[in-house]
Amino acid sequence: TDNSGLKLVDLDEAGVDRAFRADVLSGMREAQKAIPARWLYDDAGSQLYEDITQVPEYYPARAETEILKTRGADFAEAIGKGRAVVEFGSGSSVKTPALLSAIQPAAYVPLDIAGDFLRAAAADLAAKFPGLPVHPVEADFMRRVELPAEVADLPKLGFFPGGTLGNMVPRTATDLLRTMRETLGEGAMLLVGMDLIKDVAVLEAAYDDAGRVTAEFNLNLARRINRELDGTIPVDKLEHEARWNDQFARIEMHLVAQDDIAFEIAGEEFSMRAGETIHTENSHKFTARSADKQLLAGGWTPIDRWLDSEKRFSVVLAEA
Ligand code: AVJ
Repeated sequence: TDNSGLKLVDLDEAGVDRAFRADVLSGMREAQKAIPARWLYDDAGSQLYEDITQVPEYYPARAETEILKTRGADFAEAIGKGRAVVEFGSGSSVKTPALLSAIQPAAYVPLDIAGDFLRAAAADLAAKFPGLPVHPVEADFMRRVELPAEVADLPKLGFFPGGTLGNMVPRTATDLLRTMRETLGEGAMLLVGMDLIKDVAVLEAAYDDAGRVTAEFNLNLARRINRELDGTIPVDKLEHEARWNDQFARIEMHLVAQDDIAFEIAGEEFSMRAGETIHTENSHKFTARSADKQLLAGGWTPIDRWLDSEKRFSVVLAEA
């Protein structure tokens, strides 16, 4: 740790690149083309997601921030002081100050796959909380993460805001929750944001804003493939779509071909018929009961839950 309180943990960028290529190629070979949503978040995508949180139709970020800002006293009482807060997929860490001020942790470990973004955000946060040790780790949180030695002996609070758990199908969410338990160790707690089922028009508008920020976020994935995997996808022939899948209680994002198109990715040829889609994201929505069931399946016992004033979003506290 230097005097900024920042310590950088080295990671394997080549490994991230290989995983991206493997996920894209195998997903594009499927009958229903699909690419895991985590690849939406390169530096450009992470920035676009931050922009989404500002659009009027996108309520989840505002609703969750309201909960985090107004429930500080509840968090302090339920969580206590002196834990190391480990934030999974920290992005720009915008929601973190409210939590850190409330519970006075012993250290903060932001964990994210987008390295440049992570380091900038960690530096900002360290400046806001002088004296708080900040240890950013550039890593894929879907795998078990070796936490910095400095926090080894502290009890952990996993912090997973933003409803990112909802990006996973239930079985994958269960695996991730179990992996988090292993990463966080004995006596850990978890504070997780989970969006709630509501009117379909409200849900679809949140994922297809009139200002087209979400459309750009989705299309950025095709641009990223072109940039990083020698792709020739005609991005102007793809259109963003958000649809509610009632059977699985989730919003799906797709990139819809506007024409018959053919292109290459990493030397491999692909084609799409007009109307065919690449499925790029799921955002599962919960009831209080389905949220509890998901956490229990992942080895966490829910002990508290808070909703925003319009009851659109929930933040759940669970213990290992
Ligand atoms: C970052 C997972 C919370 O699912 O609401 C926002 C991502 N996708 N608009 C979500 C997203 C399109 C977002 N999370």
